[in-house]
Formats: sequence, structure tokens, C-alpha cells
Amino acid sequence: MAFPKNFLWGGAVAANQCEGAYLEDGKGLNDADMLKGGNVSTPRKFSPEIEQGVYYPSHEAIDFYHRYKEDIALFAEMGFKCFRLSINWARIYPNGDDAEPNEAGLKFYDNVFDECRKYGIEPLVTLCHYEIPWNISVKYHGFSDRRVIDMFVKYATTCFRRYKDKVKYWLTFNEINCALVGSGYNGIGVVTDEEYADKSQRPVDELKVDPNVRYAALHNEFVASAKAVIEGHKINPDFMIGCMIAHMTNYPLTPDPKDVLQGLNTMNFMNNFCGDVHVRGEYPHYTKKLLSENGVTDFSFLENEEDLAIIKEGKVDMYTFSYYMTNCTTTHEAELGAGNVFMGVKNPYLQASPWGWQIDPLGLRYTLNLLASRYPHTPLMVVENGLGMIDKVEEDGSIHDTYRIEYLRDHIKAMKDAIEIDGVPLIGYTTWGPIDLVSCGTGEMYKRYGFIYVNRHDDGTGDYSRSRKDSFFWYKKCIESDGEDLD
Ligand code: BGP
Repeated sequence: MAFPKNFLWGGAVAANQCEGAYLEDGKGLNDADMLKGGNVSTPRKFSPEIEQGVYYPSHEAIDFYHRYKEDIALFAEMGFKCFRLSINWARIYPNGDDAEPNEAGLKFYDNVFDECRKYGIEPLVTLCHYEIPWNISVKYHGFSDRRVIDMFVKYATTCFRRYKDKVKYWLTFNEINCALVGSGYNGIGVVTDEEYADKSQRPVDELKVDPNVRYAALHNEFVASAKAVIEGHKINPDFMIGCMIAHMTNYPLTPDPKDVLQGLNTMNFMNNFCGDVHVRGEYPHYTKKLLSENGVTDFSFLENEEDLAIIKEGKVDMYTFSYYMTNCTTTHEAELGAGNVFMGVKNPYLQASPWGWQIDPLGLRYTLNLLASRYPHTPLMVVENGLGMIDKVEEDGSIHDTYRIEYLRDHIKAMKDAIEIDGVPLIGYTTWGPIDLVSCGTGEMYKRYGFIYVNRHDDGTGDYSRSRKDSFFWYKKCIESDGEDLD
């Protein structure tokens, strides 16, 4: 049998994409609350002040805050062993720099974890899934200010102490490597005064951060993550605390050695850089080369002995990653593809989703092998994988999402081969969006990932009712059979 008996089968969500209740029970605003909805051709706009009467996807999302019992019962019905979710930092410390945590926020997650435990579902908790309290962005420019390191560690420690007997698996920052490109806004929380004052509302990917500020902020996140790992292990030595990387596997488009070298550099920059710091506890040899190519001139963080010692001590216990697609890179002329933050050129051998994400199950097996060799003895977990599609509700309410079943089946087969044939130490798999939820990239509900359909739409209509898609029954069977019955 390929998948071990205790394999962590399940699904993954993020607070800002599912909870809603954006100001309830003392929650403060977070960065995601400042983003309007977009779609495949219209980028989301960042709005420095909330406009009344305008639809902001995270504000109500799918109302998980009030419906978590029903949702967790549905996950249990599918046989979930694990549920990945994030804690909304601004529910615990509404402004990020508060002296005391918000008890109502802490209580909410107590209830959620208790509900999971009731069904024997292991929570896997992300501490920061693009959810930096908005006040931290306004007052401190996010993680570019070193004081935010302590705010994060205080928040993490509060959570570790409170939930030490309910949660064993933790992740510090979601897709930390996304801070390397795009605006970095969601990841590092940096918004400049100028952008804050700009009422014209720029598309979020146009918020520009000076490279030196961006990498200083990323360095501060590494330190914050390492400190959290150190503190977490003091609170409960059994904690498994991991990093989370958006793994954007990249192939050279041609065998031209120039493409191959560029491919290596791209992989190092996009994926290996952050993983190496987290898992090996030190900056890799190519740090200066790659960061200077990306505009960095201030490398003083490499001289900070105290920080480097913390990074070394606070190595993660496991490596987790999201995997949706692969891309290519080339030094020749080629057509650009789309991507989840990181872009690349099109691969002529692959099909893409309607959002342009190239589907590549075999690439997952390849990626798992790369990671197993790069980080020996480090448990690996795929914590996001799935297909965002447009679902059609039939007259009788059924949803025949065969495309989703196919996508997941092929990726599960690839994981199975990676474990069974290649010997990769994979410990779990949580699909992205086991229940439809707000898209992170576009803010849409139209782009759906779930086994569970949610009646909620981009114009703000819908009664939030939940229903089972065909994939619901398929995934249940898959889990029941430990990944053997995939038909
Ligand atoms: C990852 C994020 C998730 C999630 C997913 C799918 O980058 O960690 O939050 O949303 O991508 O992306 P999207 O929602 O844009 O389809």
C-alpha cells in the first residue's frame, strides 16, 4: 500500500477567504480586508479606506465564522484526517500591537479546534496566511519594521500556549516566497505612506516596494518564523512546525544550456531560496547573486550575527508547499503563460485551466523528488493543490465536476508513485478549498475549488447554503481506501 495508514488526508482554507464576520467579536481589519474583487482580466484593487456599500470579498466570504460546525461535519463525512486553516491574526490582536489578546477571538478557535477533535480531525494551523493586521501595515509598514518581529512572536506564542493540547501541526507564514515578487503587500504587509494617501486605488500588484525594503522585510519574517519555532518547541516539544512555500516548479523550455542555467536560477530564486533558509537554517550561497539581480544593494542582513544565529536555531520541522502548476523559462522568444504570483512561459506539452494555470501532475512527482533530495530526513506535505473552475449547478442541484476529479486523481497518483516507487517521505495532502471560498488572486467566488458548493456569488448574492458536488463522494472514497480507489 502506497499511502501510510496515518497519512494526513484533508483540505486547506485560509481565514480571510472563508470566515467573513470581518469586524465581529472584536476582530480588527487585516490586509486582505482592504482588497476589492477582481476577475481573470481585472486585477483586484487595494483600497486604503473601506468604502461603504462596496463589495469586499473577505468581509462576508462564505461565513465560515458562523457555519464552521456544519462545514467541519461535512469534512468529517468525507473522512478528513486533517484540516488546514489559518488563524486570523487580527482576531487575536486586532491592531497587531495590542497589549492583551482578544478573548473572543481566542475562544472562536478553541471552538473550531474542539469541533475538529470531536471527529478525530487533526488541525494544521497557519499563523499568517496573508492576514497581517492592517494597523501594522499603516503604522509600521509591515515587516519592514523590526518591531513587527516581536509582535508576530507574541501572537504566535499566545496561540501556542492557548492551543498546545489541541494543535500539533503549525505553519508560520503562508507562501513566504511570494514576498519575492509582485507587490509583496499581502505577504509582508508593506504599504507606503504615498500608497496609503493615494485614493485612486491601484491594482494590488502595482503597489511597488523598494527591493531593499522588500528583502529586509522578508529577512524579518525569517527571523520571526525562527523565533516562533524556538518558542513553540519550548511550549510543546512535540509540535511539528513547518514552513510553507508556493512551489512554482520551473523547467528550461529548451536544452540550450543557457535555458538550463536560467532554469536553475529561476528555481533557486522562486523556490529554493526561502526553503533553504527555513530548512537548512542559513542563507544559501547564491543569495547575493540572485537578490542583487533583483535590485537589492543593502546586504547588511547577512552581517547580523544575532539574526543569523536565530535563523540557525529555529529551523523548521517539516517542509510544506502549495502545488498547482508548472511553468517554463527560456532565453529565447516564447509566449508568456499565467501564474500564481510567479509567471513563466508556456509549456507546449501542458493544458491550462481557464485561469491559465498549466496542469502538470507528473511535475508534482518530479517536485517531490527534488525536495526529498534537497532536504533529506525532512517530512514533506502538500498543503495546497486543486483546480479552480466554473461549476454548473444542474436543475436538480447536482454538480458534475468531473474535471476536478480528474485533476485530483492524477495528482494523487503522482504522489502515490513518489511514495511507493521513489520513496519520498510524504506525510499528508490537503487539497485547496475543500469548500468553495473566495479566490486569493482574483477575489472571485466564480473560481471554485470545493468538494462542497457554496451558494454565494460575486455580486454578493446567495444564501450561503452548502451542497455536495460529485467530487465530494469521490474524495470520500479516496480517503476511505487510503488513496487506492481513485475511479
Ligand atoms: C495560494 C494561496 C491560497 C489560494 C490558492 C489558490 O497562492 O495560498 O490562499 O487561494 O493560491 O489561488 P486562487 O485563490 O487565486 O485561485
